[in-house]
Amino acid sequence: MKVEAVTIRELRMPLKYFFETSFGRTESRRVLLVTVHCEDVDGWAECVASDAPFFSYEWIETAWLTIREFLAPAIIGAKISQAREAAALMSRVRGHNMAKAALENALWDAEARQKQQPLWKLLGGTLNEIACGVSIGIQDSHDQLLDKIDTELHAGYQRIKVKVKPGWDLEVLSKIRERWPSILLSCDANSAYRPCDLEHLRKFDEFRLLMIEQPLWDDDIYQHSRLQRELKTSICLDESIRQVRDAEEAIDLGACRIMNIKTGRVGGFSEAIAIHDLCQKHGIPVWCGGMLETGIGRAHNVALSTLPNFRLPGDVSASKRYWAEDIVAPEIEVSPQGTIPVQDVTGAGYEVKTELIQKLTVRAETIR
Ligand code: OSB
Ligand code: MG
Repeated sequence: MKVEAVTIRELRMPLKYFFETSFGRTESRRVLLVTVHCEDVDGWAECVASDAPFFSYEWIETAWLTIREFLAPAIIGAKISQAREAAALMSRVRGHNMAKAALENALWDAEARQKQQPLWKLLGGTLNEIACGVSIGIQDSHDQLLDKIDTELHAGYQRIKVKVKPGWDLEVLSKIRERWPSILLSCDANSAYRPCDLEHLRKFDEFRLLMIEQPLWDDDIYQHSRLQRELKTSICLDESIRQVRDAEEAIDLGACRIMNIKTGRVGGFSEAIAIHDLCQKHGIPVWCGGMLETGIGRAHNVALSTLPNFRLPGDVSASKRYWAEDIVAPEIEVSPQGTIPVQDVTGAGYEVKTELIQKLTVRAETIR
């Protein structure tokens, strides 16, 4: 594959419902799409950088500039036989994993189309159906949250994850457990607590959570390892794991018993696979996180989730939970059993709705 050009494009897409975490509320997404134009095929991917540097230091503007000025030039003109070679070509740029992931994943997409193989098989996937959970944001009231959980359980989702922060935690979890004593339940703090909250965090143990995700600082492993020793509840790391070395450190120190993998956070499919393999070797189950993706990123999450150590339901849910109309056809749908079956079709298993994408685009640039 020779990359001839890269197109970056920004779309504005209102979310059907707001999504709120401990760092703030999102009502609408600025979506950055990347297309790699290779000799005979195009590959598509979504950059999961958000509209503000709150989840990580990356945001839509840094991703746009880093791709335009450094990452696209590093791969344009290069002869690439496999998408996984892209990471090395871009390694001179430090960090900016979400920007890198968009380019690398677009190349995997192109490679799958070129080889007329399903992307999930190219990635090494073996499961032909993935298990789905939902991530439910902080709401305006407890009742509103309980209603949302009820809806998602009726839709079949296998695991409920709620966002927590000081002031929206123990009472909320206790009400959920009261109503649903045995559902698979977890929570995500997005770094809202500190080691001095230990006595407070111990109280989470009584709710029999599958895990508590990222309780402490976004870049921390050591303090999580001290906390994990004190808690019955398993810690799952999200933000802290940016590369396979972080995963090694976390496993070595006992900082978590479960890991969340997001390709954007770790710089692309190849690093995500390496983390998956490492966790598998050490008996650490992984699951696929989400970043409120459109169908383009969502389909890539589905493909990744078919690797064998994705043993827990991921935050990979149906398009219709987020979008009035998704930008791919068919949209991502979840069965009444809370699963997404994958098919033996070429590429990521969808068509890009180019006309709708045109309509939603607020800026586009092609780098040659
Ligand atoms: O921490 O997993 C997270 C969304 C935006 C930023 C961070 C996170 C999330 C989610 C949403 O939890 C998962 C989804 O896409 O549904
Ligand atoms: Mg998280």
